[in-house]
Amino acid sequence: MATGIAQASVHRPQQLFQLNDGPSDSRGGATLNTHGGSFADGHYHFGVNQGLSLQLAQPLASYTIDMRFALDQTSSYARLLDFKSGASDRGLYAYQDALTFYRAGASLMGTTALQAQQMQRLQLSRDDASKEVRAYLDGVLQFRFQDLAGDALFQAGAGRSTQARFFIDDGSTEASRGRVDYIAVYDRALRPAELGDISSPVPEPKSYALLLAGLGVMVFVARRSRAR
Ligand SMILES: [Ca+2]
Repeated sequence: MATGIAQASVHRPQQLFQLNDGPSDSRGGATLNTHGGSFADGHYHFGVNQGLSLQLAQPLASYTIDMRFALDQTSSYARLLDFKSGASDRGLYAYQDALTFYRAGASLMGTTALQAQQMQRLQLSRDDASKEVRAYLDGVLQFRFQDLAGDALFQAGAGRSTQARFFIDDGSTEASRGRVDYIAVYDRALRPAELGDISSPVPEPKSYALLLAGLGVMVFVARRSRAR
């Protein structure tokens, strides 16, 4: 099972913000900046536009963001992710109780209900080689698109430093109160098979065993197909 263990460790995020009693990275990297919210009950609680931001050393073009959150309202535009340090209206929102990417060309909307005050899991990946962006809600693919315009590329707006911003809009009204349980950041687009199969960014012993078992099957199948 050496292969399986090596594969499993690849799932580990580069940064993991548990948000239990502070904004620090349990992997030892840069700390999140808070914007007026507070920590309680293992979550970061935020008011309108009081989310979190992460300073980036350089533009982030290939990544996966994994987070569990709940917003007080999901029917009118409420910002989830801002990729341009507050310089653009484009980005990922809750809107009409769905995950919505407001972008160049037609906006994209998910099919799974995004429910107010309900903890739900978002996974967003972008691969810079293919430019493919994928959005998952509770493990279900909501939409995918080829991001030729770079709308999902984390890159500074003019005169700004490069940041990933969470729950903070470029304007004053398109945001909601809410809370976030954790944020995990990977430095690559996880493959579709990797996205749905872990119940949390730090696998519980049970899911870890299932993951290893699953990889064992994959290794077994791979060996079988090579043997033919
Ligand atoms: Ca906006």
